[in-house]
Amino acid sequence: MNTSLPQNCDIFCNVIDNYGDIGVCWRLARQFTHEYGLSVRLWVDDLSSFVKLCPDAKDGAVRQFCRDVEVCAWMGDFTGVTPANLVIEAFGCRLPENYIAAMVGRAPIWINLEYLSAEAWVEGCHELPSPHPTLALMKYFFFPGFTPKTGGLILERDLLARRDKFPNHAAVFWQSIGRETPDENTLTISLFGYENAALSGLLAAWANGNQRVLCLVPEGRILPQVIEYFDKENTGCTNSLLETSHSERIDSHLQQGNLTVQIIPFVAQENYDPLLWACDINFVRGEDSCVRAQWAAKPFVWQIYPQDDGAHWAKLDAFLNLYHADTPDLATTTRAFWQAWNMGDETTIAQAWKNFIATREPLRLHAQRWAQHISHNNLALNLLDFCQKIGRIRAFKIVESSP
Ligand code: TRH
Repeated sequence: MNTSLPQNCDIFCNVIDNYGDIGVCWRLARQFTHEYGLSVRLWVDDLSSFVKLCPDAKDGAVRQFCRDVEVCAWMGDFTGVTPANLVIEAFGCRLPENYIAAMVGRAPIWINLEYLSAEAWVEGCHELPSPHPTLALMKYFFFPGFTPKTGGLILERDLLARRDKFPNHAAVFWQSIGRETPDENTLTISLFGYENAALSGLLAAWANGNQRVLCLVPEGRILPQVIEYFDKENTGCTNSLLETSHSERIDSHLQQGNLTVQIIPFVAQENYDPLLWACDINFVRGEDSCVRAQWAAKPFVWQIYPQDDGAHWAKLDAFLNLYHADTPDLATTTRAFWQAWNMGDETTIAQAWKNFIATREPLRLHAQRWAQHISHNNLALNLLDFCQKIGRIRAFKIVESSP
């Protein structure tokens, strides 16, 4: 029985919507390939989402290599596909039946990589086995998380060092979007979010505030509302940007009072981190961008992915409890602002923002401590350690049961 590291890995990704599912899978695939030398095959059922994160990729290609990862369109029959030593089923997507059948006898390590949550129950479920109902196969739950008893977070080996060197290269970033480096009196904000009823109240607070705000908005779901706000304010645009094409919008500047908004392209995944590093405050959403904002070590605002049953509120609360466990003084204003943003509460957002931004400096210092604190729990490393642990247990069982 082999107890060494797996040599190859299949990652299966069913894109539900947005970019979070494929975002996590693509990040992990690259890390396994580049840092641990695994041969990774990434099976994706929606290549158009993947192409947004990796613009070199070709939508429609059945099989292609991107950054040394083999990216395959997940479609049709899997007859003839030999399963890898490590099989990752991301977020409970169901593996193809004949792929599962081909796993029998090969004893791969089969992982269900779960969604990220700071809720306490995660620790109890992390690494739990789940036997297949009819076949001699075992699947294990692997939960990302923030505490040592969870699977940790995806963190590339050189990310924090690159982040720390970023101030030396910040001017290059700003030039790349056609700007001079903003002066220190300008508050820089990145805004990545879903549609939000509180947005116009927040933009108005920025426009009417006494500090200059430069807000960078990547093309995406919140953008039409941003444009609508400026249309309503009638800021001198003769034609609404809503009526323009995608390429015409990019680099557009919108101005109202002390607020400037610049629309920027949705960038390749590797280029999203510098945007977060460049800004003073980051608005993020979903799961993966939220983790990246934490590595950026800047104050951030999380718009959690809303679930129909309201389960996201408990998740948001659990994260805030953990994040501010040692800083109860900052917890109140952060919680109030995050709640107003997540509830889309137009009536409270302006005051909540004012209170939140008044704590900017302690929040920044806290964000730095937090990033350091969580950086010791590395998901890719934990996953590979877990594979070795399962390999040892299996080897022991074989020795024990032999006559
Ligand atoms: O896109 P999301 O809203 O994805 C969501 C969540 O992951 C949620 O948990 C899941 O259940 C749901 O999808 C189905 O948010 P998320 O997770 O932050 O993913 C966005 C990805 O896009 C992330 O990898 C960062 C990347 N990104 C870029 O690559 N370039 C960009 O310009 C921007 C703004 C983001």
